[in-house]
Amino acid sequence: HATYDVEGVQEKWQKAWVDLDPFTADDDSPREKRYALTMFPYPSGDLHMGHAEVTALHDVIARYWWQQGYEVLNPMGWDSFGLPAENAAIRNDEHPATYTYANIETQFDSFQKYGLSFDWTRRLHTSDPEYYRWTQWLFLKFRERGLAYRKNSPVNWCPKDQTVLANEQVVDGACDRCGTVVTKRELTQWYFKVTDYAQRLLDDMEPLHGSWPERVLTLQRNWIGRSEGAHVDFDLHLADGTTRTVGVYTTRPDTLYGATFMVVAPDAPLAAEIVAPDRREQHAAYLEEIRRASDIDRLATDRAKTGVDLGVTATNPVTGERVPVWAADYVLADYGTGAIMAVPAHDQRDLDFARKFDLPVRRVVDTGEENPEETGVATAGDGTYVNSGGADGLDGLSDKAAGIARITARLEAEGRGQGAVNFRLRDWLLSRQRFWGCPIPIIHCERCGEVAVPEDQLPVVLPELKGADLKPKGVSPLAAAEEWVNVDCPQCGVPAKRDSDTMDTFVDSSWYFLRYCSPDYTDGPFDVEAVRRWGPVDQYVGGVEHAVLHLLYSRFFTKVLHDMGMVDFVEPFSALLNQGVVINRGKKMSKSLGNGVSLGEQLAEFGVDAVRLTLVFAGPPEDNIDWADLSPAGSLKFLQRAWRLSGDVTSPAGVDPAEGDVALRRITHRTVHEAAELLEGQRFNVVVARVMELVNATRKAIDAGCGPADPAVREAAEAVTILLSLVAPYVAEEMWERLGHAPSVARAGWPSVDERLLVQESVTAVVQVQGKVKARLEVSPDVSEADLEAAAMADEAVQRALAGRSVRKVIVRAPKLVNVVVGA
Ligand code: ANZ
Ligand code: ZN
Repeated sequence: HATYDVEGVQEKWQKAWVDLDPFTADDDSPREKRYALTMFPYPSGDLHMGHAEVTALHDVIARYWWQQGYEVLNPMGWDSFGLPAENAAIRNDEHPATYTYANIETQFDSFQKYGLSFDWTRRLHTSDPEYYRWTQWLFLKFRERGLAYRKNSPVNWCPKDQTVLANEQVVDGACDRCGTVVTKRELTQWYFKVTDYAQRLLDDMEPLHGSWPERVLTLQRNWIGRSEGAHVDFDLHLADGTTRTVGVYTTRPDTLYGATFMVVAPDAPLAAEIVAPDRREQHAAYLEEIRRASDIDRLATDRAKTGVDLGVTATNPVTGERVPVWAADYVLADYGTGAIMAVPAHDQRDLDFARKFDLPVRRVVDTGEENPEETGVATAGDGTYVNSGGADGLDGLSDKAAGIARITARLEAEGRGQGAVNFRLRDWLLSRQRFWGCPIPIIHCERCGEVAVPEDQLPVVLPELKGADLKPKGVSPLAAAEEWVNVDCPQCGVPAKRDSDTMDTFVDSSWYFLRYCSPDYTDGPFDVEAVRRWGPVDQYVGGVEHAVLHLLYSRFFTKVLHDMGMVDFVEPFSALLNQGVVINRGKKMSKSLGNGVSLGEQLAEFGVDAVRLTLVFAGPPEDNIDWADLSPAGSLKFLQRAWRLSGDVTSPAGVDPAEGDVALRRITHRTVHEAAELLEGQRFNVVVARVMELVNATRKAIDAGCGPADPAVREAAEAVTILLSLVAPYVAEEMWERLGHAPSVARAGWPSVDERLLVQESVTAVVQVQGKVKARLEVSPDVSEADLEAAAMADEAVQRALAGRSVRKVIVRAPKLVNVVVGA
């Protein structure tokens, strides 16, 4: 068998594509637009199997759109600020830019060799001053709108990376980058006010059902964590004889009669303000003890309960009882009001606490289960209210919604509370004490306070390393770059200091998809018209690890920009695909397991096309791929088979296929038709299977059917080539040329489908009555026995032949024969 030279074909087309330039998106094209986006990488190291998979899948979509006649924007760039570069710089004692831009070039070369249809004219790097100038500009605009602010608060602190982390970057209590247990620290930090957009972030997800993975929507919904309940006011009686009103947030105001104590977060300012003098020392000691615990630990139901009695009482607003007030770390300072009413009978954490510290438990909802006071198991379900203020209260009622409504109305009427909505979502902490990030464009002046760097002085460019030591020490290395940090106040001119923190890299990636629409624009972050032309992203492809971080932040940015009148949509990504993970022998690839598969080696051995085909063919795109189950060698064999077709065709290019072999033509047209449907449904692996079938059918037609000169063979080979161009672009280009066409096959256009060839072929079924032929029916070759029998019995000629006689038996041999036997 003849085979093609994989390496040679790659080199040849790699060069040719530079001039052919098939994928530069034309802003002025009259065609309908499509925006295909894949998450841009961090420039750490070279590309790996994960990149190979996601980009291969993504490329199928982009190339399909081109073939369908859309003008496709498919850009790529680098998320090039961040810790990996900074850590490498510390290791190698060099500037982070050195590492970053060297890796970018390596990855760029690899992407190019991998044959992806990116529009490289729009390439961007978030660490370029031309880019981060606009990140700074956006920060200032957000600040003008009251959406960026500074506050002092306890923050998540990674002791290893020596930097603060957003809540989203703390996974199971550990830093999501290095795995170190996260602790708390008090710091003055910058925040974005995402909470202002909580309800809209929730509401705007509605239309995304069906085009975003349900799993991601659920994660976002839970992250936003909307709950309904009430704020209830409790009067606190302090040790000095004064009274102070404190609100609690509860989702169960209907259990208020069972609130037998109150708990405040030990680290909330309130605790220090109300604690009785003789408990102060105990409280301080307790604060020290809990400092290291993460929020997740603190909220865990199975954690041993600890706490301190603050020596203060509160009045339960419906029972009038005096109840004790404790501080305990299972209540978080920055959620709700940082104080709760404890209802031990119906909340497990409250019950555990009550049992540990011997506090009263009062059941107020009878669920038919045993009394929590005896079992130690809180009952959270529905039931009938008891011990709840008699008939004037809730006693006897057995409808939770009605109970909540009644007690809330009463609290409102008495001015002791009101219905409330609460969100778990926190504001986005964006300051980082790191060097390799976007500088925060603020100057701190002793006289004027926080002063924005004037727009015409942007970007605030990172300094050379002079004086800056990158080793993490808990303050930003920028603070030590004296020449950089010391400036005159732009407002009053006295000596002042630049803000020395940099922004979380998630800020950089929250708007990059807009920048691609006009990457060289100098009058703003993007040209509003260009975004109107290309936005929103029609298909976003990337990992599910970004379900709450990047995707939530990008959605937030888009909404703010919408409110600023800069974009006319509210959701940035109309559809989202989360690809699966490439694993090996059942396990995640890792150094320690020694099961890593080197992309470079696979490409060298089997070629780009075979590796891409293998990844696409492996299964549904959202499923994990086990490399051990796959056969890139088999993929290459198939590609060779396909390629041979292009050499066997002997009819000339442009020949009219209408006269060609109908059987083969039917297969070709059905394959093209189905492929389009499958591609729309993102069932790429099935498309590959269909192409394989078409290759087999064409081979059969050449060797044992109509022969290589039949125009239907050319038609089939051309369809194979165009379909293959989505997955295996190099060999497809080569085949297209061998078939006598000018390149590039990438823009050849989707093969047109003749509807008449899609109609199922029919066969003739004979219907006999008592062995005599009475009718002939045209039926589908795969008609069922039941359908064939029904059609036969409904036939007029058959009915006439039966003439009212009773039918004894019907013998059906689908699709060819029906024999009706009549009774005596
Ligand atoms: C009384 C009660 C009785 C509660 C009951 C629950 C069940 P979500 O849905 O998450 O909003 N809570 C309020 N603030 C808190 C804080 N800062 N730290 C820890 N827990 C806090 O939950 C709201 C519920 O979580 C509130 O309703 C409160 O406990 C608790 F049978 O109040 B509940
Ligand atoms: Zn000043």
